Amino acid sequence: MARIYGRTPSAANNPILAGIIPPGRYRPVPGKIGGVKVVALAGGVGAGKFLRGLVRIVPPEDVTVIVNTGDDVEVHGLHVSPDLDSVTYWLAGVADRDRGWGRAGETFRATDELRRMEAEWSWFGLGDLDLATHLLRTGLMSGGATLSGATAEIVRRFGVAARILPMTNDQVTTRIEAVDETGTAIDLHFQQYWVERRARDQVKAIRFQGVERAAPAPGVLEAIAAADAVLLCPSNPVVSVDPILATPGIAQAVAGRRDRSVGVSPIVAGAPLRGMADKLLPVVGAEVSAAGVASYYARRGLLGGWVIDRADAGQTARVRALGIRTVVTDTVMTDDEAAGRLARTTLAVALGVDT
Ligand code: FO1
Repeated sequence: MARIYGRTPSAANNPILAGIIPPGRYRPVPGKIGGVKVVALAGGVGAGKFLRGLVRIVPPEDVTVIVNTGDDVEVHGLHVSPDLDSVTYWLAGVADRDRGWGRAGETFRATDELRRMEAEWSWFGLGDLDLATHLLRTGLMSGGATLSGATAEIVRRFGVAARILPMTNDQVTTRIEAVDETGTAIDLHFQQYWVERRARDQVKAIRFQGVERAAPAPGVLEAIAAADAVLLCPSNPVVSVDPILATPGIAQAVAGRRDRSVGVSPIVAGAPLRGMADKLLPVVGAEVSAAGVASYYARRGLLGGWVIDRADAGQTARVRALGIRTVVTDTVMTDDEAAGRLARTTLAVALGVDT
């Protein structure tokens, strides 16, 4: 096996030798792998952290991120795209690392005032800096831009070199069917379930409203078809990655690249690091474990490789038994350096080379 890269690319560690990169496409990039086309399927914070690591390993221009838009919501007349914004903010280096969503150094004066005025949906905290993004997006879209077009503009204005694509330009909304504390059936927008009601309801079903009629955004299927590696970020499988996969044509495109498709487990030691995946995985019949999520993807023929945390090393044999290349490493991304090591390992599994 060839080594994936070294600080100084050489004949011994040049991935072109492994037949991974067609000769015409190879570009020497100091300290990075040039010419490998990488597609990442992404949700919010876990993806943001991982992608910061990925662009330390490959040039950002070689990365296409396909982002969940099922969480999108119209608030105060503004089009809010939480996961598109998270990915953009993380890659631009302006994300709030502790809060996980929104911008660093944020203030919430407008939201405070909306709450004082008892505006509907003012429980949803739109930061003052973040509001500028929603205003720009909504303005561009009311002037006729698609979500893809508006996203490309926003990404450019944040100086992000990676390509960030919404999964679709059509409206798809993640709805949570649940039962509240009084036993009443309720049907909530994902943000109502997660932010307003703090995930306290008993979830019965999850649906992606409008997805059957949605088309992948321009460039999505082409990027997957042309990718040397398709990476499933450590995002919530049920409400971040599944809406992307449910968009007609995308799961088939990923399955078509199964051999180069590798995911990072969002479950470490039986729990998600953030979010509510532990409440939602059982609803779709998946076990809340690294092996459980691998099997959830594998049953749709989507995974060639799976990266799990050292805490879950005991599950390696179970994942390998699914016919999946499995690697154990540190997956908790405490900083960009740790994320870079994780991205390098994940990419190596996808390309079939040593790290
Ligand atoms: N998460 C919260 O926990 N509380 C909020 O008030 C909140 C507001 C918000 C506004 C814009 C945005 O882009 C994201 C926001 N989030 C908030 C995060 C969001 O609810 C979810 O974490 C994502 O949708 C899941 O990736």
